[in-house]
Amino acid sequence: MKTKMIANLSMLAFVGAASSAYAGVAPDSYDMLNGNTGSYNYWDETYNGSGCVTCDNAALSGGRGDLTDGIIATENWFITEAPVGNGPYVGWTIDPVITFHWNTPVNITSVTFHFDDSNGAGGVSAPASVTVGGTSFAIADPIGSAPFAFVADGLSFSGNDLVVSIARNNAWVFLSEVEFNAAPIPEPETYAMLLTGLGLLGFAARRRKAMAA
Ligand SMILES: [Ca+2]
Ligand SMILES: [Ca+2]
Ligand SMILES: [Ca+2]
Repeated sequence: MKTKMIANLSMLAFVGAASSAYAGVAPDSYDMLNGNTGSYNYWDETYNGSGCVTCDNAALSGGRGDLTDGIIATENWFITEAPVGNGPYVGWTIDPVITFHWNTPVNITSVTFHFDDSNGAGGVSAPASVTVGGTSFAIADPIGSAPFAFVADGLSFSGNDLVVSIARNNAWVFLSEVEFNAAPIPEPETYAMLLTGLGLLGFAARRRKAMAA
């Protein structure tokens, strides 16, 4: 009876460690070349780091803006972008390379991209692929023309700086948000809990063996 209770306690330790596993983790900053101008201005107008937010393809660094503000575009660029002022998208006629930075290391397991898919209207289409930390993912053009989310899954990135590149399928690519799912790097207490759990399991097993003998 006692050994069973100890085994259950150690199971609880494992469950406790596992339940804190996955969470969304916003980067502390990202670096990239700004979007550019077409009929309207598809800049990262809310970017708060260094660089010109109203200049086509200007180098931006050390800040955050349209791509991590939690605003996900639900309409096509030609509806939601304005001739002047802030639109939710950043749009490029180059293949953007974006380096996301975290001040403390993270374990990224998936990245979700929110793209426009205008089926070629104004030269805007779903991109051909994304590459995340060296892993490439082909993107199938969704049926219809609504903005869509693409999830780059099955990642096992650990570190502070994650490089993402996007390959266009048409003249333009439009992106409104990038989200990250991360498994936190276990803290020392978690390791201690796991070790305690393992120790108790071993103790329980030895006891069972002793009692059987
Ligand atoms: Ca956004
Ligand atoms: Ca914008
Ligand atoms: Ca489509």
